Amino acid sequence: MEKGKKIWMDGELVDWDKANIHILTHTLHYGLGAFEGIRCYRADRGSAIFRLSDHIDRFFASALIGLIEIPFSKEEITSAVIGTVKANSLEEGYIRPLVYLGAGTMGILPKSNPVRVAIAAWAWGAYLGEEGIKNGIRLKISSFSRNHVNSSMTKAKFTGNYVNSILAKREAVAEGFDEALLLDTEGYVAEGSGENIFMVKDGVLKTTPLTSVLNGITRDSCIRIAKDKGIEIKEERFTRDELYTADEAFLTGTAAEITPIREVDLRKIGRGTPGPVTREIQNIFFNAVHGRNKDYECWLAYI
Ligand code: PPE
Repeated sequence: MEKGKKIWMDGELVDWDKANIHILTHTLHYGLGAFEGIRCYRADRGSAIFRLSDHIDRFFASALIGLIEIPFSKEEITSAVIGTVKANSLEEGYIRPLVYLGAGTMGILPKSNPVRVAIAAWAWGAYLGEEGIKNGIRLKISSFSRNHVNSSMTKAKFTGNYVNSILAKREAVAEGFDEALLLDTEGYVAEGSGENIFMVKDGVLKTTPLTSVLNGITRDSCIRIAKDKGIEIKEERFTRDELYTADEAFLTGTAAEITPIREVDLRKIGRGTPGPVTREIQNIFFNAVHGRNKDYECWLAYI
């Protein structure tokens, strides 16, 4: 990532290096906070933020699940996101809104802790590498299970949920893989450390239902693209051996965009190169985010 210039904090733009918080920030100790990851693309007609209102809605939904009352309206956060992109003179990059409980009382029960909001933005290239987007990545099924649906709320992008992701990611990378794939507590495929997953078998696309995973906005975009293309899509659980024998597979996420999977646990997926369905959806997606497909213009908020 590249350092930006300004970070929006509780209504004001502050210098990047001065965007500090108190050490007794509640979220830092106990992990109840929520964030978003949004991308802004240099589209043909100017810079555009991808599915901004959907990200803002999810940000507020996460807060609601966590009983966190964001002290700004959706409109205020939306214009703060746009303002942050502008203040950093970013034509293209990643935007990170964060809501957290500040310093006040200590102890698990938040009492007089103020709810704070920050928005940072920076230039961020391909999350799993340009090479990964082009030729696919290698996954390892994690020894860590995805959080149980009744222990961590998977519809909330809680900061604390990411401990599970970090454990899995570190293990996979230390063992020489690009990304971790987590199974749910019943042993079905759930998601990557920061991505949803799709597989293709005999022309049918499958993705994990929204029980144990984050309701990814890129996932939703791919489902819409597949439907528009007449590709059959099922939201259905699948096992690791079903994935091993898939014809194609790919990960989706704001950071990861659409990254083909070429191998899972040392087993080649299909021919070990991105397949035709993956390529087609990837092409449509990249055209959409760059404003080259009028069917998906409604996904772009030009700034
Ligand atoms: N599952 C998880 C666990 C997840 O963190 C993400 C996004 C997704 C699925 C895909 O959701 P969406 O971005 O709406 O399509 N992960 C974010 C964090 C990445 C990071 O390292 O930070 C992201 O892609 O912004």
